[in-house]
Amino acid sequence: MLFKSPPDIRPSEITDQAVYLDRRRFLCTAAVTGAAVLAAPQLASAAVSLGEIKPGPFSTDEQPNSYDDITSYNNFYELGTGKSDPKVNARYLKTDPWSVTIDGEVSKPGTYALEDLLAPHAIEERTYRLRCVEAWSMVIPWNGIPLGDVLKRFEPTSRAKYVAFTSILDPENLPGQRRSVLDWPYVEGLRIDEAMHPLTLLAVGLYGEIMPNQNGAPIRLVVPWKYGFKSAKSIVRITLTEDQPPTSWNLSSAREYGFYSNVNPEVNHPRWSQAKERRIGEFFKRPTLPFNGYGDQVASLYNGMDLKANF
Ligand SMILES: Nc1nc2c(c(=O)[nH]1)N[C@H]1C(S)=C(S)[C@@H](COP(=O)(O)O)O[C@H]1N2
Ligand SMILES: [Mo]
Repeated sequence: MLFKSPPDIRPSEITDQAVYLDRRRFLCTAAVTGAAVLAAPQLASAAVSLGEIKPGPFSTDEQPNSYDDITSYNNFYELGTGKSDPKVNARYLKTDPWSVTIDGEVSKPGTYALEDLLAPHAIEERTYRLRCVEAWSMVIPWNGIPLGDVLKRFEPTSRAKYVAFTSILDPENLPGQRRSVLDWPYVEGLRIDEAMHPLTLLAVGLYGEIMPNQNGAPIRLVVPWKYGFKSAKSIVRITLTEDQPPTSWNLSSAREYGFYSNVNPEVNHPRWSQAKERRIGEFFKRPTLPFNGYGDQVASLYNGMDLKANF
């Protein structure tokens, strides 16, 4: 599918969107037809085009949430702490131009304009479950590239044991960063094998459109077997490190949020159960699966580890 986004054309006005939705069998679903096709998505940036999107591995065939659900119920504290704040405040996130620095334990560090970072890679479509630590979940058709493929270009050294992610710092524009709800900028981290795992995605779009601001434009992490907060949004720096990097939620409350944060129905948050979750748009709760249902792919990363101690 060819996708271009000149600033004056809304992606939803282009036939590709209808083709895309048709391919996803979405047009058959009465409830979604109006909302998903007619909704006017907020364009994040004209600097990036997704180009041809190829089907990727690991997609769930569960029904994706609607475009409207995915873009109006968000956690993005830089744009406010309420679930509807990120959409309302989306315009305060300035994404054009955007560059990403990759440094630390790599042989070839550098700062790249987003277009150049993406250029060598084919954008894939991957429909993943996202399970928030707050016990809600969604199914999201992401467009992105495996993080591992990007990291390899920068040639990690043998001392690279972890990967640290830093989100945008722009308190002049981002209303949430003028309050100290978290230590800004938002930081996250993965162990190197988690970062290199083929499931781990750098996402630049969803539903075939460039990433809406409220979902972490223009580039965000997606780690589907971990609680949503591991998936840092609006990334400006990726640093390979020898030591385990600090992470925002762990810094704010270490007893509630560990470094690993793998989805685990058997390890409750100190203030609530993690055994069940509510899929946004559904009424009844469903059981939460170990590793958010991705255990076949990732459980072996944690062989021999006590996942109750390393929560
Ligand atoms: N920079 C940044 N990244 C972030 C957050 C945030 O507040 N700031 N929230 C996290 C949380 S708690 C979740 S559940 C997911 C939500 O992603 P979504 O809004 O695209 O569903 O983003 C994560 N990434
Ligand atoms: Mo979350």
